[in-house]
Amino acid sequence: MNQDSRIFVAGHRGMVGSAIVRQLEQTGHRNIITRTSSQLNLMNQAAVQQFFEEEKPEYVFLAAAKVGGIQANNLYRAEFLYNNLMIEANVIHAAHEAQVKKLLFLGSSCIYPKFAEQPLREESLLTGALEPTNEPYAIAKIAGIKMCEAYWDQYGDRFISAMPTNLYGPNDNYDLQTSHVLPALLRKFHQAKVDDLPEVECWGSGSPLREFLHVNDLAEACVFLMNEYDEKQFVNIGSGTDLSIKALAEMIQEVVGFEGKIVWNTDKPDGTPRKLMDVSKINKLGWKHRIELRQGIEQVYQDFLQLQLS
Ligand code: GFB
Repeated sequence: MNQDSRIFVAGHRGMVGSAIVRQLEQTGHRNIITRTSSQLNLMNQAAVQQFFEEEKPEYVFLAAAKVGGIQANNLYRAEFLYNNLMIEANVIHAAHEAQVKKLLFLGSSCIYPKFAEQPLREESLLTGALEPTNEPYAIAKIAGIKMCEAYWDQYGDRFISAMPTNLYGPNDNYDLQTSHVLPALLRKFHQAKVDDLPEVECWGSGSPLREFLHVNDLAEACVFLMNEYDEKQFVNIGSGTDLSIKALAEMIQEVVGFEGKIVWNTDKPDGTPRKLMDVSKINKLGWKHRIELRQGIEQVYQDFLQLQLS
């Protein structure tokens, strides 16, 4: 990409898309194309085709998706499958027709089998059954990876994919029913502190292990891959270390300064027991995360407090 390349960021209002736009702006890109969902419905094939014909983007970051935490994935199974399949199919095919120079598709660590060997190597894809709570989302994301690979094989399109681990950062979703664990716990602990409550309820047993990456790090990795990486095989993006949900809850509790108790509601699902990415491939390519978890949580809590004030 050069400074004047026409770059379409699909999903620029989401946590990932907005971080990619910030990263592109910081690195001097002047021709970033965005559309809100009311301006362009990515599930509408004709509208997407027309948009690509008219705008002729040269590069595409496909960060648009229906996303959510464990409960949203489990409840809205049809929407997670249908919406994500439609978005991917429309954007990837239209990018092909419009002769886009390069496209980067964003997947998720939930594409790996529930009991895959840890840390999760790229080669483990499709070697076993998926975690049931997010199977529809994972199937849609696997379809997106396979589309990029198939278009690479059949047409020679430079369509690549990146698999981020669990993400957090600015523009996250703080709705307690649909969010991921990190923003949910920040909000719960903050509210409990403000209301002087004796305890906070967390979901599951607290024993699952998760890896977290700040979305600014992810955005840097995506721009890096767009510039430097030209292979069909998708690439994991993560920090390379994980911790238990219990340890995460204690860290957030400390950052927020909540002094009450944590109780675990085991009626809620745990999900995958462990989801740690093997990040040796992207590390060897020359990228490594910069923001450590504790520092990232402190930053995000400050953003959260700002949002509360405004
Ligand atoms: O982040 P999370 O919703 O999704 O949950 P997954 C991670 C773990 O945190 C689970 C526990 O074991 C939850 O039971 N947890 C504890 C909580 N308290 C809470 C809470 O208040 N809210 C939430 N949401 N969780 C998602 C997938 O899996 O990860 C998606 O469903 C996607 O497909 C995403 O891949 C990255 O890490 O389990």
